[in-house]
Amino acid sequence: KSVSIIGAASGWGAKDRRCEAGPESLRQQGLVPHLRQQGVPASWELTVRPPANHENALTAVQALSMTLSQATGNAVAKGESFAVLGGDHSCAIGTWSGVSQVGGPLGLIWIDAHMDCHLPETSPSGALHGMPLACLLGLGDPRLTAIGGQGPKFLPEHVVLIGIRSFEPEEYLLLQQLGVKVFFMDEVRRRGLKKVFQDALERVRNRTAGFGVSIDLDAIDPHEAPAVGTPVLGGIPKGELIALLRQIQGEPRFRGVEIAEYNPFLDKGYLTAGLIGELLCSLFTPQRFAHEPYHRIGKSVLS
Ligand code: DIR
Ligand code: MN
Ligand code: MN
Ligand code: MN
Repeated sequence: KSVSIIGAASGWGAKDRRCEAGPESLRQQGLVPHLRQQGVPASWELTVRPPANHENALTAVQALSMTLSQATGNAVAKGESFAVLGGDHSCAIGTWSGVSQVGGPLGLIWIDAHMDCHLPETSPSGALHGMPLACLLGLGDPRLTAIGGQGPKFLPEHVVLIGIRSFEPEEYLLLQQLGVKVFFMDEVRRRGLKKVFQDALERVRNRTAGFGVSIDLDAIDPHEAPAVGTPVLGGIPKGELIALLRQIQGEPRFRGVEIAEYNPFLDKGYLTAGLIGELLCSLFTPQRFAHEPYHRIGKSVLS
């Protein structure tokens, strides 16, 4: 199965707009040749950008989301896997609205330090990257919830959050009212990521036609993923996540992944860029390459 890489140069969803440069930076750092070298049949499909002229952040996010939803919808309809590379996490509105248009009900694993479940009325920051999951559950500005068709894109019982350690009470109340399962970072530490991930997979695979994974890089510990706008200490160790994503690899019902919030200006060397390469390899490298050590993208590939 070929892997369609889709850049999502979204920045208007965050206070710091610079993750707009994330996808292009990854491309220039040699991500695609790196993946191919590791046996991943990846190609860069396109990079979706906000329109040059827009009234405000919301209309910018709306326009980008509409284009992005078509791109992910097309990839899945063609039977390809996809990897959306952000960009701030408001790109999730487009990514999953598009995927949910193809086939039956979809499950979603949302890996994040945050819940991203604000409504415009509850958000202290007003930033749209704090709202994408609410939008996908059918709540929020109608211009965003209507993308890819009116209404929720997921049933609450098909969505799980992992790694949460920073949120406002209104967000949690909303998720509780809807019946969405949240695995807080406390539980991840107490029971281990492996057990939590197993529970999560069970939920997203139960009575769904397929499932996807949305990774906000701030879910991972900031020592290992520093290039994010809103770091929160005490995150998921990257090695544990990589080991578990390997289990998904080869799952016929796995549709694709989104990796968001990469701000290349905040990276330390190639630490976070390299991590993105490792996450993608863990999901998409064929089993026969599984013994190969991971290589860091960046200089080594470019020179
Ligand atoms: C914060 C930040 N909760 C907000 N959210 C982030 O602005 O609503 N989500 N960074 O990933
Ligand atoms: Mn986050
Ligand atoms: Mn918040
Ligand atoms: Mn997020």
